[in-house]
Amino acid sequence: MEDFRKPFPALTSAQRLHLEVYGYVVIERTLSDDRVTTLLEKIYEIECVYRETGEYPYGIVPNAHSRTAPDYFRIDNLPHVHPCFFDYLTDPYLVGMAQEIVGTHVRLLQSDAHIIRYPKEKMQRQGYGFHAGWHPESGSTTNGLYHCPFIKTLTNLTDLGPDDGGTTVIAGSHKLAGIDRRDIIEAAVKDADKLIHQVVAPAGSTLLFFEALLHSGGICKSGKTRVFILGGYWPSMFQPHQGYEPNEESLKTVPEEYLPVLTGSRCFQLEKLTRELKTPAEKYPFDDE
Ligand SMILES: O=C(O)CCC(=O)C(=O)O
Ligand SMILES: [Fe+2]
Repeated sequence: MEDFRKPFPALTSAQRLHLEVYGYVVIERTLSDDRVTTLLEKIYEIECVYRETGEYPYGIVPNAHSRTAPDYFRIDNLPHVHPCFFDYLTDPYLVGMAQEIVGTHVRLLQSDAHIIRYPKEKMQRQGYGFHAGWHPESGSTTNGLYHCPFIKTLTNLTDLGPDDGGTTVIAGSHKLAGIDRRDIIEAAVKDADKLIHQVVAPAGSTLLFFEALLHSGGICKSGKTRVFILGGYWPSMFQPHQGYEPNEESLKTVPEEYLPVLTGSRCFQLEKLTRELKTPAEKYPFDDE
């Protein structure tokens, strides 16, 4: 079956260990400055057209998750909207990471881009909103390494300092099966400095995390606007999330090797893609390309 080439393993053993212990890892500067600029410009352009006309450009169809509030703009289902989104969501390195930690071939289930400019006061009032999209007990372990079917690659397109509201996580909560989430959150906020980790990273860095990890947008104290884009991936026989169905028209023009990750066309023809902790990362970009 045609499928584009991705590095395997994509993560170094240190990155994989970080993920194993904390449930997340931040890979700095996965995107070049040029790609960050292009994505940012496109997302702001879409917002600007929407604010001026009340219509979305590029045939964007909002879904139940999309937002147009003045302080929170979110667009969804992006692969067909512009090549810069397609390139992000099918990036061999990022999809390589996704399939490595799912443990098999993946498909895209959701994709979204966010502009968050909540005023400081609203942020402080709202506080954290910890949630998880999967249950720790439904993960599995191979070669001693945890795998979770639902994972995300979330890339910040603006620099994130400690006061800029980067994504926060309750470190290690991806494995806390059998404990009520509310109890974990209540305990974690009591010693937030140690138990709650926050992404601080230059623009173009990717937070890779298991959806079983309790996570939340951070509390932005600086008042700086935060822009990010993300892909959610899970095994190829699963369905897309509602409202993220692939755009049938654009699939006709997409090179065939991208169909498996966009549509799940590989379905049950999966291979187990598991590594050992000590396995070195495959070099990427590939030498022969
Ligand atoms: O960084 C954030 O605002 C949190 C994003 C989030 O909850 C998610 O991507 O599932
Ligand atoms: Fe989330």
